[in-house]
Amino acid sequence: MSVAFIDGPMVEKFVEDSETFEKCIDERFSMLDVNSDGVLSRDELQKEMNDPSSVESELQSKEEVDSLYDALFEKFDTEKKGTLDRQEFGSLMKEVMLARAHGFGNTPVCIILQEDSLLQKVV
Ligand SMILES: [Ca+2]
Repeated sequence: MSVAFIDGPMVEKFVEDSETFEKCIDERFSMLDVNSDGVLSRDELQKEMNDPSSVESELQSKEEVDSLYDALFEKFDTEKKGTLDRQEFGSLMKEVMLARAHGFGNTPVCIILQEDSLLQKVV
């Protein structure tokens, strides 16, 4: 675990560097897909959100994170299966990261990086 300064443009650049980003999404997807059925259920996705040490909870309140993911799940679970496949998850993470970039703005913020944090790849 380490501490870093990060700002919006850094996150945007990372998301737009699609090769690195896609690789990170692959890693994250396999990590979250606990039962290895190739899709993420709401439970699997929420496991990460409910982890009090996750980056999300450092940056936003639990309610904000919940409603953000609610909205995103609604939007990206295009067939209303209640699960996200790899591609849908990729679109979701991209949106989440860009939303974060927007939240950071141009002023660097200090964040604590967890070992498996996606933001760790940005710095
Ligand atoms: Ca699964």
